Amino acid sequence: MNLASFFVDRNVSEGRGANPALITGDGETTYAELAELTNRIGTVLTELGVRSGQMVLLALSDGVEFVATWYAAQKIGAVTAEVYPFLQPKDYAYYLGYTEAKLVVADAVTLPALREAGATNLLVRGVPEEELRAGERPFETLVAQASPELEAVPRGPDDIVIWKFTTGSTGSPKACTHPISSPLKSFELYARGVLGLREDDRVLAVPKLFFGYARDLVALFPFGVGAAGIPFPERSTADLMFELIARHRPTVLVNVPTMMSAMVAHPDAAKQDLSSLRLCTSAGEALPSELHRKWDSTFGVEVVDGIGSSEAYHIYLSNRPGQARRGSLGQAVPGYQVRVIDELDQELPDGEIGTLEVTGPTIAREYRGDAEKSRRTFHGDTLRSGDLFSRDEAGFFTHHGRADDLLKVGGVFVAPGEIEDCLLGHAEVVDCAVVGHEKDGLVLSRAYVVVGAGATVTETELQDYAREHLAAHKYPREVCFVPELPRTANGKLDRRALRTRP
Ligand code: 3SK
Repeated sequence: MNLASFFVDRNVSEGRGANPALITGDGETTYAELAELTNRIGTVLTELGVRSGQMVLLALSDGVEFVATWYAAQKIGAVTAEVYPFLQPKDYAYYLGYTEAKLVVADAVTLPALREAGATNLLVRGVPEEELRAGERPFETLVAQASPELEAVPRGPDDIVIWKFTTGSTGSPKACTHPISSPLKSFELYARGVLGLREDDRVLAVPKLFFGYARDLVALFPFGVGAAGIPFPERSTADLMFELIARHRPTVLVNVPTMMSAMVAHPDAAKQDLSSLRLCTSAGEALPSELHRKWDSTFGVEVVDGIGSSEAYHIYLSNRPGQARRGSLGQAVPGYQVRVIDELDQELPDGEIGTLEVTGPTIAREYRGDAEKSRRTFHGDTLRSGDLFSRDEAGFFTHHGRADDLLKVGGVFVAPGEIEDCLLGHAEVVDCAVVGHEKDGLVLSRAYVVVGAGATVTETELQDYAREHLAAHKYPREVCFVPELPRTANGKLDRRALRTRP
């Protein structure tokens, strides 16, 4: 089996070669064109000495070349990992050391920082040949000269072909290692089974392709049904998303709560035409029910909220189109068994909060290079997620934060998510996060709050609002007004950065 054969070449051999695979600002790239570019790049990678089982690290901006390079590496049997294209040299140095990549594929955006990080073996796109240094090869020239014919190197069921990095918001990013079956099963169970992706879909994602949630939903899963993805190189903003939706008329928007909040709060939100969208996914972090309500009333585009992880490869709990429940992350994706358990591994009755355990066919083999953490997290095809959940009698799961985010305030456990959801219900609050803050040896709950333009709400008013809507002991002991919350590159709240604030 080979992922390039399944997701790209099969479309050509089954007669969809002339259909669009990718839609960008430069026009459409058909499946036949993508297959040929993939073959040419794969030939170059082979000529540069990359062999089956070796790592190709993609440090590329999103676009056709990102996708073709990813499939090229897969086609020659290599292992792929991707990094955010706007990193600092010290971050690239970490990834270079950790992955021991045989080759890094870079571009004009990533090259300066990669050089500073000491990268030595690079294939570089978009930089004039005369500016390249020793060990840096010109992508365009080599690809133009390369053969468009390439045989796929088959990979076995136990071969690792994908490293998916964790977000690193609780330590250095670690790679979750996956065999070929993880994307194939996830495509079948989630993309087809839950989202019902179909040939006329056009998928646009807010996160960049280095984040597996977006990469799979733009450049793998649509290809499984002959549909098209819409990659773009710029950083995502609400303005840009509106512009891309107007220009490319996507049918599916792959979203994260932060961007949903920015889109809803945009001064021209009500004027936007989102009628091309048949659904919007939300993942990366739980979608507060208040934000979900604002989205529904502003845009009227159905949100399919779910949760996935690099550890589980993709989404394992999700709402279903037509049956979404606000405030819930939905039911188990068919093919996964999901349990809420206590510290003794016993399944808890419906309604009680415990940690989530997920069993399914896409669980990673390990965290590369961290045997201890792997032992704590992976048990065969079962994953201890570290997320707190409760389940109702209809099998819908509600997220209560991460077990390690729980606060013990005055001796009582408090889930930050519950306070955040409450504060978001206040008309002037746009975004907020609650973390523990130590004062005189005691943990206090501190809310970081972003308010809308012209807001006048005070700390005391927000505390009173929380007291009215929550059990009294849960009100935030401190409220700090901030212009924005820190986020990781894939849009998740960076709680570690907030916890370390004085
Ligand atoms: O949220 C995540 O971390 C994630 C990772 C991989 C695939 C999908 C998702 C939602």
